[in-house]
Amino acid sequence: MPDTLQATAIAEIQSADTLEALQVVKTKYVGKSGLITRELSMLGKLPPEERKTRGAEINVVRQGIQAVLDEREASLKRASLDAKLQSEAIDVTLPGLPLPSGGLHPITRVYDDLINIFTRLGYNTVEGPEVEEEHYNFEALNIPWYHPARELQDTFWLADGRLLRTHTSNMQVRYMVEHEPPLKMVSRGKVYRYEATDATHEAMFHQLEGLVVGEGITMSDLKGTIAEMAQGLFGAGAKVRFQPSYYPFVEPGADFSVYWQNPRGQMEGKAGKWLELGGCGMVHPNVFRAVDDLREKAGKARVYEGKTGFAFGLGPERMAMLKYGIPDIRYFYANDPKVIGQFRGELNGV
Ligand code: YSA
Repeated sequence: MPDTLQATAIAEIQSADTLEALQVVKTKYVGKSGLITRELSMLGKLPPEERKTRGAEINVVRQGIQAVLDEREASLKRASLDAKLQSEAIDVTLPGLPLPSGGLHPITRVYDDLINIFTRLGYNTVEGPEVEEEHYNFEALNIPWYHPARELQDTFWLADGRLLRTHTSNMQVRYMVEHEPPLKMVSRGKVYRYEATDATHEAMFHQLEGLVVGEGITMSDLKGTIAEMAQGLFGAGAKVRFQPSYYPFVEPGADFSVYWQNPRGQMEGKAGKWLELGGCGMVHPNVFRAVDDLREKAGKARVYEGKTGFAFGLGPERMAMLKYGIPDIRYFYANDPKVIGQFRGELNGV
């Protein structure tokens, strides 16, 4: 019996392929009510002279089974640990999962470029109120209430008589009231006009205003500055054109355009086009006078009499449309991720 029992037990142990299955075999043979224990309990029924030899035989069988059990248990535990390590292993050579990243809005990009250019040229950057008093937006800029130029900038009026500024030119006045010449400043921000929207017009858009005041400032300083800006934005070969225009707060006044050739068009041999970016001119003496009046009211010295200066104002939306080939201004504010998402990484173009 012991030989058969041992052989059967060993065969069952070897074919147990999980720790749970092995536990069942263990209980069957060496557990409290197992077959070996039963054999031992039957020793008492044997004649005394046989008991010792039989007992020794059974013990050898039990030890043999136990040794194979221990070995099998160790090997199954090793295999289970290996499988666990394998399944939980991290492959550090796998590429990481890309995190969705944001990006700068194209208008912010154009603004940043503009501010960098003007900071390099020594301009101070300021921001001012979007809710403005009529005086700073119109009167002090030589646009009295009866002036037809008011109709060019349809205004959102507030119930308290203030307005949403129609241009950033209000900052010319505010800056001069606070600062004495010589000065160079740029101011960026939102402006609002009560206008129907189309591919190039929005009711809310942005502007960048520039102002330089000192002694002997001339129109050629203005032209050189606008050319420097255009080349900084569109490359060394950018061409600028000035055409006479009317703004009540400058004399003479002009509009400036940049000759734009988009890179794909250039490859296809297509001609570029002139794109109007903004207005500019030499600061009107009436503006200096109005600023001195405001300064006087605030207890400050009149310092603008006899000074000269130039100013300009432009729309970054039109620049961004030009620079990034965006055909409709409304894309900027429609919050369509398919459009804005294209501005995550580096941009093509100039
Ligand atoms: C002129 C002379 C100066 O000495 C200083 C500033 C100026 C600019 C003046 N304040 C002004 O607002 N002129 S503007 O009405 O022609 O607008 C300037 C630029 O803003 C335009 O060239 C255009 O680029 C942009 N713009 C105007 N209306 C817009 C607009 N962009 C989007 N939507 C609109 N509705």
